[in-house]
Amino acid sequence: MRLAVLGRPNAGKSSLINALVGEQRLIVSEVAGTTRDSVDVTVIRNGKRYVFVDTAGVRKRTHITDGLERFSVSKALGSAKRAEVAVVVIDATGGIGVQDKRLIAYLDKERTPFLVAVNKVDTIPQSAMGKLRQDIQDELKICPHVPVLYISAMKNKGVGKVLPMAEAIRKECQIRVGTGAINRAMREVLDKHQPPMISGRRAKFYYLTQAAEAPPTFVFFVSDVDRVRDSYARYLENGLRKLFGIKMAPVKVVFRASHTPKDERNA
Ligand SMILES: Nc1nc2c(ncn2[C@@H]2O[C@H](COP(=O)(O)OP(=O)(O)OP(=O)(O)O)[C@@H](O)[C@H]2O)c(=O)[nH]1
Ligand SMILES: [Mg+2]
Repeated sequence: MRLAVLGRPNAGKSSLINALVGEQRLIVSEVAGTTRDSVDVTVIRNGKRYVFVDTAGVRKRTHITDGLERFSVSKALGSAKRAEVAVVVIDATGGIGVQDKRLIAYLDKERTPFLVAVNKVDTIPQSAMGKLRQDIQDELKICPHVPVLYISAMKNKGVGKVLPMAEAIRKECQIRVGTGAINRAMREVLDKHQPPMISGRRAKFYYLTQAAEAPPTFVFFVSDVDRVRDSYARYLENGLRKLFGIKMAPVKVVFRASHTPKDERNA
């Protein structure tokens, strides 16, 4: 499994990989910008090969002046695309910042499978943990499926949960459902709440199919793509998630125009 580790400079990305590997393989320092390029670290665990991709800290674009750094940020995002699962490391000391949110929004938009690891919790007093959790949860409202771990790479706390969670996300990404089963299951969801009436008409849903895995991609063939609103798309996505047990992975829902009510032919 290929796992990319991303986050702001100094968040503890290299420290996390060292903790996962159980060795000081990467240089860690309090100077932000230590890792300047993507680095692969390979380990064998329980007979399985893991490649951890350390990346350069992702910073606000306006702050990036030198060419090398601009290059490393785009490489970091590229590494996330090539990985099966990405881990976004957030520094708990500073809380979730604008740049973290941008990175998360980007990964979500790209439908990248990822988890969030809030690092350096050893520096947070127990009394402040509740607020931190609440803040993080609020900021992740745009992608409520993304799981969050609270860890300390330095004290090796919670680090053991990263790989099992990444494996679980990957497994969800590999789900495969047959067209017959998915149409039978979704009929109920579609009938329970019909698409809203827009300008006197509502979109007719003919049939759907799973078009791809990793991430699971579902294509709905509908009479009228323009009459499917975001809220209804979210309702369908949630229906699919519930039916097929996709809790943490991204799901892609696509609507395509069709005039062929295939389900009627099959009926
Ligand atoms: N208290 C505390 N400090 C940590 C933890 N993890 C990392 N650090 C410290 O944070 C600093 C940055 O750690 P790195 O692992 O180099 O961070 P990075 O994200 O790889 O940084 P860049 O490569 O510069 O982007 C170092 O001084 C680490 O010792 C942690 O869990 N707790
Ligand atoms: Mg680093």
